[in-house]
Amino acid sequence: MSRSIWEFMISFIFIFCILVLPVFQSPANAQFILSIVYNADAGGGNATIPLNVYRPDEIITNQSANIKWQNPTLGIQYPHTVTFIRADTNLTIPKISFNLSNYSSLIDSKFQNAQNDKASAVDVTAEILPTVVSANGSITYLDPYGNLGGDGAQYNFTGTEKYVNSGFIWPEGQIPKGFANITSFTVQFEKQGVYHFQCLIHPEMSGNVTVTPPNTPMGISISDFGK
Ligand SMILES: [Cu+2]
Repeated sequence: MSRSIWEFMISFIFIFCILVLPVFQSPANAQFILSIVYNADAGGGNATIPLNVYRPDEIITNQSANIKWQNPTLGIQYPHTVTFIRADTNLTIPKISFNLSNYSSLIDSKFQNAQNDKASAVDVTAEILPTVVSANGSITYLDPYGNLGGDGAQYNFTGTEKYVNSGFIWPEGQIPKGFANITSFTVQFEKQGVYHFQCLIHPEMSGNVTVTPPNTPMGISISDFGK
């Protein structure tokens, strides 16, 4: 064998030992798997033609991986959300009419809502900021910078939630004053099933995450119907 093939094999074995063996050897190390992140797009396009679409919009994952959504829209302050609303929920979710000139009114209503927070209703704050409404209706605001990179919330989906929302995900460097610096949303799913998600700002944006059993092979397969 030539020298370069040997070099390749040695580095392959080296990488295999570092990355894979610890996972097999000790169940306690299973959390290494959690670092696997599949990146998905919420939005796209540019200032002239922003795209209201998820790519992919059909995601198959297992219970060990994280999915991280980001907003790759270029050159414009144009937010999207990734929002899971359980089909049988009785939550009232106000429609957001967002345009590039109504930031200040949105911020005003956000602060108004924060002052008289009702425990059972989704308000504008729960749309703009990362928020979970549990099965019993209690509202939790997630840390907007709680993920590994500190650029968005991280949430462990149990499967019983009525509402799980990313908050406004902005393109990097395109965040208007008064809004949290959120440019991503990372979710891991504990329970198998199909989870529908949508954008609160653009009703035409929707997709599904299908979570497969824990004994299915690691990794994520994608069928990109969004293209
Ligand atoms: Cu959107």
